Order: sequence, then structure tokens, then C-alpha cells
Amino acid sequence: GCEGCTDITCVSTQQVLSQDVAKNVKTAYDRVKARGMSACLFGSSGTCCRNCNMGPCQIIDGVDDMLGICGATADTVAARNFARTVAAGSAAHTDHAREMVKGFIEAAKGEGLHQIKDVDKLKKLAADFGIVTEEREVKDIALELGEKALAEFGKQDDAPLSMLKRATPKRQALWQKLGIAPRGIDREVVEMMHRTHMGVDQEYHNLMLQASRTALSDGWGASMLSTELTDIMFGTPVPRRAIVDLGVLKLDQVNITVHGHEPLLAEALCIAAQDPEMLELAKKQGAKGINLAGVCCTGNEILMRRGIPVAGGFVQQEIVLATGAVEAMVVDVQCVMQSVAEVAKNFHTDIITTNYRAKMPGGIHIQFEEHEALNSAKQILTHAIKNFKKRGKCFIPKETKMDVVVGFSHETINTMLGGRFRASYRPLNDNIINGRIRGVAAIVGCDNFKLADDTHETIVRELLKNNILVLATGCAATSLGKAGLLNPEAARFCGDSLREVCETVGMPPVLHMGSCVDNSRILIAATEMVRQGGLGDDISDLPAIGTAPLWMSEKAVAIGQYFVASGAQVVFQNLPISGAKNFNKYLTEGLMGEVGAHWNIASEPLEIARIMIEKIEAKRDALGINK
Ligand code: NFS
Ligand code: SF4
Repeated sequence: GCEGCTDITCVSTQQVLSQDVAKNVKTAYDRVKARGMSACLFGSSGTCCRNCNMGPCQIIDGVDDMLGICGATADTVAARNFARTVAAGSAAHTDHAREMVKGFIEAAKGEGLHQIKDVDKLKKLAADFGIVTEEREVKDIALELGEKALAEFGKQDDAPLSMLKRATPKRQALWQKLGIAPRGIDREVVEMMHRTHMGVDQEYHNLMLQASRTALSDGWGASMLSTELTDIMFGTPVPRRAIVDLGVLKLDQVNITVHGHEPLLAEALCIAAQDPEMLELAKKQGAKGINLAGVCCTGNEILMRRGIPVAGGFVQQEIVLATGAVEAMVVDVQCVMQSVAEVAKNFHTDIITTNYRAKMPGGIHIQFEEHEALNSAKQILTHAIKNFKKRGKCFIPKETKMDVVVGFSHETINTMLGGRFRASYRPLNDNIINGRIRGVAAIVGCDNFKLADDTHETIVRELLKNNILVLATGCAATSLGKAGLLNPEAARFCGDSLREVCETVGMPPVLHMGSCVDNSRILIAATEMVRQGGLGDDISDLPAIGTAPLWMSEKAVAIGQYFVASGAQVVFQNLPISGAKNFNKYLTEGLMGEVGAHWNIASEPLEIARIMIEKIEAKRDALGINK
């Protein structure tokens, strides 16, 4: 149930929670309210340290008696905590990427369910790894690439990661000069954990150098590898129509939601769901078919490549189940709230965990074996289908579904604005230089229960009014889709000049670029814009900025840090750094002098938008294109 549904601005969530069906369901909204006390001041300002057993220590900046027992200052503690957050976020992307590389190697060997679909992209990536592609079989190139990619994780020499050479020459030189060019993907996380252990690195500036290197090993390493190899295996996204929101669930079909992150599982489920044997089974149970729907980023992956609908983002994972219409929620890793198993207990729904790394009480574990992908997927589906008959009372908010156009990979943006014969970022650059598009904003990351559900929408409406083109990924993109901003008709919310550009091309003013690992696409797109000329010679010159206003996961902080270390400004709603004066100032100002960008913090949606617009206009001034 939901006593305070008025606090929830999301219509589909409101509708579900106000039904009888959901009356015993407890959600995060209830827990936020029930908590009744505010978060710990030390924790939220970054000055609580638990890194050794002399503590925990609560530090007050500037008070001599309130140092750590070891003497650690507020700046040191806040920086260590922040750096560990970056390390944890990068580790999540890294482990995800490793699985993708292993799946890719199986595909290359022709052993698994998956194949090499995008040969052009394979050859381009192979070239970055120094692999000869002429007169070689696709299989051989792919195998060599897979092995070299896997070696990037455990690399022990001090040479930079292979994909760093995709960055602008200026950026690469800067990373070398600062000593923050990442060397091995796993190594940077390990070194970060080591340096934040008690009694190692106690200088916030030095800690942040390694935090940048760790984050860069994610953005230009793990995440980028994952995106590229996933595209090569499952196809590079191209624009397609789809639908989002809870209304995508179907009354007369078996509803299976796939929640988590690694597309190997989601793709296998998509393929298995088309198997006549599975359909037959569904019909035998009285269902008309099998309806797969995504939740969170794995949803974005299959939305982008297959047009499979997305039922909801992070904050709606419990609500999806509260409909009572879901036979099974299949999960793998990351962003799965433990409460889904509790919510499921009210219904016939099963939570099926599939990854040995991620189990939960109340969940049923069916291990997904990549080398047995189709069989594993069928086993999972069979389990779900057999639940259909047990479905009791349910409620699907049928009217709440929204049309979206998704699938804007950096390659697509290349051809979209310029047409088939001028595949380049030239037209985008020209439109920015002539001022019809003022600049580019990336809205990425999660949603959470701290600010209203319509925060993303509020920010984006303001940006569009000011003729700023928006790129979106992750759960932010899902929420913008629900708000109707991911379709071409949303051009009407834009200022005149951006509207004209969108209408001419027939594109939405908000371009869905994929999941959170796909933020690496934004790094590539930004670098492409620099390469096209006319907008300076590094990402830090571009009239572009990012935000993850409703960040929840540690991954979002890793992403923020790799954006900043790549020269892109970011705005977040809050960060646990306010209790450490010098460190705070360094993150929100000082980093500018080193990497050409810094963090910004603003709590209100319109304030976030205002900062983004100001920064974009300031870059235009600096470029001399603001006539
Ligand atoms: Ni990103 Fe995705 Fe969503 Fe946040 Fe979680 S699903 S990888 S971390 S909550 S956007
Ligand atoms: Fe306290 Fe220092 Fe130990 Fe942290 S490392 S818990 S500040 S004594």
C-alpha cells in the first residue's frame, strides 16, 4: 500500500500503489517515510572513517580533538571515502566488462549462442589493439581481439590501456603528464583499495590522482570495452521505436522482467523467448505468448538493440512486481534491491537469481551458464511460464505507456545529422558553431528516492527551451522516456532553433544512447566533435556538460570522475564531501587547473539546469562563437 501516494509524482507508480492488489506491498517510499530520522551527519558529509579498528572515527574539520585516532584529517578521510566509492563503481563496470569479454571469446570461437554481428566495428576496434585485419578471417581477428581485451584487465606493465589512444592527443599528453593514464583495469582498483587502507596515502590531492586513474580505467577501459564488444556481438544500435513504462506488461501473456546489467543473459532470454517450444509451453498454460520487459540497464541494452520494452527504471523495480502481473523477475548483478524478494512474496512471482555473485534470501537460483546459454535461458523461462497459471488478482496501468525512439549509438549520430553521404559530426559542430544548438548536455545515471521522480524531466525541459541538445543513458533515459521526451514530437518543447534542427532530421531532442556502460559512447562522441574541428582542441573546450542528478549507485560517481578527468564538467545533486573544506574546494574548483573540469553541486533541479546552461554559454564565449 501507499499512504503518501501524493509524494510520488510518477503516474504509473501512483496507479499501481493505490490498488487493492498492492495493499500489503511495502516499498522504498514507505521506508523513506518510516525512517523518521535524518541521515548521519558524518556519513553524509564524508567524515566517518571505518578503515581500521581504532575507529570508527567521526571527524570534525578544524577541531583538533576530533581528528581520527591515527591523526587523519577530515580532508584525508573524505578523500579516501570518495576514492573508495570510485573504486567500487569502477569494479562493478570492470566485472561486467570481464564477463562480456569472456562471452565474446566464446562467440569468436563459435562455441556459444552468440555470433559476431558487426564486422566493421570489429575491425575498427581490432586496429586500436594493433591487430592486423587484412586478409584474415573474422573468427581469427575476433579471437585475437578477445584475448588482447582480456589481457587489459590483468596487464602488469606500465604502458597505458589500448583504448586511451582514442582520446584527443592533448588529453593523452595531459594524462601522461599527471601520471594518471591507467595501466591495467583490475590493477587500478587494487591500487586504489591499497592506497586508502589505513596509513598509506594521506594526501587528498594524491589520492584523487589515483581516483582519476581508476575512473579512467573504467570509462576508457572497462565500460568502453563492454559497449564495443556488446555492439560487435549483438549489433550496434540504430534508431528504432519502442515503448516504456508499466503499461508494457500484458494481461494475457507470461510477463518476464529482466533486471540487472549484463546483456549476455538478457540476449539469451530474448532468443529463447522466440523458441517455438517455449511458446508452445506458454500456450499450454493458457497464455497468448511470452512478454519480455526490461528493468534498469539490462533493459536499456535490449531496448536499444531489439526494441524490447522497458517496464521501469531503478525506482520502479518494486512497483513492477506490485502489479501482481509478473511471473518472474530474472536478475543478475547490480542495482537489484533486496526488497524485490519481499514484494514478490505477496504474489505468485518468483525472483530468479542467475549469477553466482548475486544471490538473495527468497530468491530462486538458476545459474546462467554462458557456454550453455540457450539451455540456461530456456530453463529460466520454463520456470517463469509455469507460474502463469498461479497468477491471482493483478493490475496493469494500461494507459501508462509511452512511445520512444531509441538506439542512438555514436555511429548513428554520425549519420543522422549529416545524412548517409556525409557521415560525420560536421553538421552537429556546424549547428553548434552557428548557434542553432547552443551545446550538448548528457543526463545520465540513476533515479533515487531523494528528489522527486520528475527531476530529470524538469532539468531537461529547461535545457531544451534553451536550445541545448540532450544525450541520455541509464535510468535517467528511462525516466525521460516515460515523460515523453524520447520521441520526435518532443521537439515542441525546444527553443525555436533546436526545434528546427530536430524537425528537419526527424529526431527526438533527447537521444537515448544506452545503458550506463554506454556512457563510454559519450566520451567517443565528444572526442569526435573535437576531431571535426571548430570547437577547440580538447573535450574541455566543448560547450558540453554532464549531470547525474539522481545518482544512487557508486558506479555513477566513477562515471562522474571519468567525465571530469576527461575534461567534461559534471553537476551532481550532492556528494559526501561537505565536511572536508579543502577537499571539497579541490573537487568543486581545484580540479579545473589540472584536468580542465571539476564537479559542481546543486540541490534543486532548476539550479542544476541553470549551472549547465551557464557553463555551456561560458564555453561558447571562450571559443568566440557567441556572436
Ligand atoms: Ni546505472 Fe544501471 Fe540505473 Fe543507476 Fe543502476 S541500473 S548501470 S547504476 S540505477 S542508472
Ligand atoms: Fe580512525 Fe584513522 Fe582508523 Fe580511520 S584509519 S578508523 S580515522 S584511526
